[in-house]
Amino acid sequence: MNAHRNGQSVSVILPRKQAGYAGDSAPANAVVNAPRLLTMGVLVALVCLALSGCAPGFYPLLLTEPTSVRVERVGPALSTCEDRFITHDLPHNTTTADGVIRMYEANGAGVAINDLDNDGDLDLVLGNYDNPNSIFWNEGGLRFRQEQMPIGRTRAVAAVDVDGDGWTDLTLTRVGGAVNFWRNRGADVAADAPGRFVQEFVNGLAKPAYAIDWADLDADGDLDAVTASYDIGLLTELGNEYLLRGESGVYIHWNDADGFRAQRLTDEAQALAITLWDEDGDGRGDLLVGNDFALPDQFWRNSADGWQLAAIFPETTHSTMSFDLADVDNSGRAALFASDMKPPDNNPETMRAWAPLMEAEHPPLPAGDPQRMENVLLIADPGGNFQNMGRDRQLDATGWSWSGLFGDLDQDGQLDLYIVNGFAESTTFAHLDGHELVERNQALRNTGGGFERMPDWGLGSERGGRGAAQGDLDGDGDLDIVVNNLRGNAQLFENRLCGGASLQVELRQPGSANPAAIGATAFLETPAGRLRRDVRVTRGYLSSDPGQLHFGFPADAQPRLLLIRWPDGKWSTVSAPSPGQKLIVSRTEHQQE
Ligand SMILES: [Ca+2]
Ligand SMILES: [Ca+2]
Ligand SMILES: [Ca+2]
Ligand SMILES: [Ca+2]
Repeated sequence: MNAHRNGQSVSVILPRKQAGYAGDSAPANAVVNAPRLLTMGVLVALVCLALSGCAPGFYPLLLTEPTSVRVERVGPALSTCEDRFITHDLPHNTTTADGVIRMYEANGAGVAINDLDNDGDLDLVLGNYDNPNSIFWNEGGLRFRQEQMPIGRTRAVAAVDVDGDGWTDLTLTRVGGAVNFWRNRGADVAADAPGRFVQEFVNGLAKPAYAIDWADLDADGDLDAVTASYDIGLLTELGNEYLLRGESGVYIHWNDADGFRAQRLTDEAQALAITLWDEDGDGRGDLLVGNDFALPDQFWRNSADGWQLAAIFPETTHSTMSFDLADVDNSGRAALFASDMKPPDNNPETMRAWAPLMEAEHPPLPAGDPQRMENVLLIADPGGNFQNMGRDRQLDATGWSWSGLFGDLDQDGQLDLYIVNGFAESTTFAHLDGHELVERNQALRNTGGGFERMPDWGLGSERGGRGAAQGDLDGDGDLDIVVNNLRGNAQLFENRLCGGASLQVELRQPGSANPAAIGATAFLETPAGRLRRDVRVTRGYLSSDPGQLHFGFPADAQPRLLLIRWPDGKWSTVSAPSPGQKLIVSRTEHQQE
């Protein structure tokens, strides 16, 4: 295991016999006859055992049978409180050779947060153009040791354990290129030695890719990839040669014994974002591809009959820039946020800056086209029907928006949203200083009924943010933020907001092909509500998440129960977890038998 801190305790939680959980709503003899129904009933009974007089709730996920876990408890560490974030510059500047931004160079690069050397601290990887990518090794206390990778020209940075050896690898998408796989050499390289990552060819992972995400899509235990191209960028970078290749579009890359097998879903994409999640809760991960320009976003349902295109959203973004999924109203279901471009206010100065885009001739969209040029928040009702609540919740207009990320920044039990924005390009914004549309990043606090702007949080940087990621970088329990800016140093925003408490959960499946439990979901029962978090690789724009789940809640809302749904549908619980801690919850069985 990877935690080596003092003050950590370990306990092993074994599953009780299923019948032991059965209450009136779930007779024990139903175990054999109706396992699916029973497990729901078992769960409600279990939760009602833990709570006094709870109302029957619902978990919109298939649960099969309990499985035992080992729990390590880390922390809590002391945190500093001064009601705002503190900005730290990182010596990484994503830029071009001459500093002039032309065409799709404007789109910038991503950032990944993950524990890359298994020392318990979260490290950073930032993509770049003409300069090398950077790795920032976390040495504790927000001190980082920078290492330059022998590669730049990068778009997406996805940190994920592709080969399932327990060490996080890197998959990078490139400007005009294919996916690059950088294998983590694991224990073969000394802790502080450079060159932990070595580039290797992966058979079959060879399609033009801009956006990428990873999940186990065929439920065989290993991680499959989805990639999508950004065709207009390829045309700009490769010229007519691009036309000869005929390999753009959206691909599933099935993880097979001898490499990856590509399955093409469509031959056209302008994809800036991909997200994978089990939208209908049937245990199979579904796919959403977000397209720039007028090409509509596309949703494929992963069904027993293969991938089926479906129109599930009444409204979508037009120039989709990023996706994030989160349970914003603590309903138990994931809502989808997609970012787009819309002036953040109607001030004359703002409208003057935006004039070229607002006055551009756009051919009218066909009747019934669901696309809108604004951010959308798609929330499903209990029947699974989505509604766009973006305008209603006051988060439709946040400027030229790139990464939008949910996280409970102030730890009150409601997921807040942080959006980075701005644009720079030598022709579109030739009328502005430095050809740059300068905008303040937007921190939006979830009030329950809406989102309010929080200029006092200290997150309103005016640099050109593109990729962004969140994680607890100083180990004090709250979410810090890293932004990969275009033509400006990257920034680390240290969370020093006051109030609230947290529980962080790291899920492990040692010995399986998916040790980081990508695709798992956890629910935390608290007096302030039932909180849901999901383990995913890609979040926001071109960036990836540490997979360390962060639950915030009011300081007096002692959590009662943590329920984990593992990627294979088995489940585990941890009772009365202590606030402030990080729990490392590991399955004690091998997932693959
Ligand atoms: Ca690995
Ligand atoms: Ca698989
Ligand atoms: Ca909050
Ligand atoms: Ca922190």
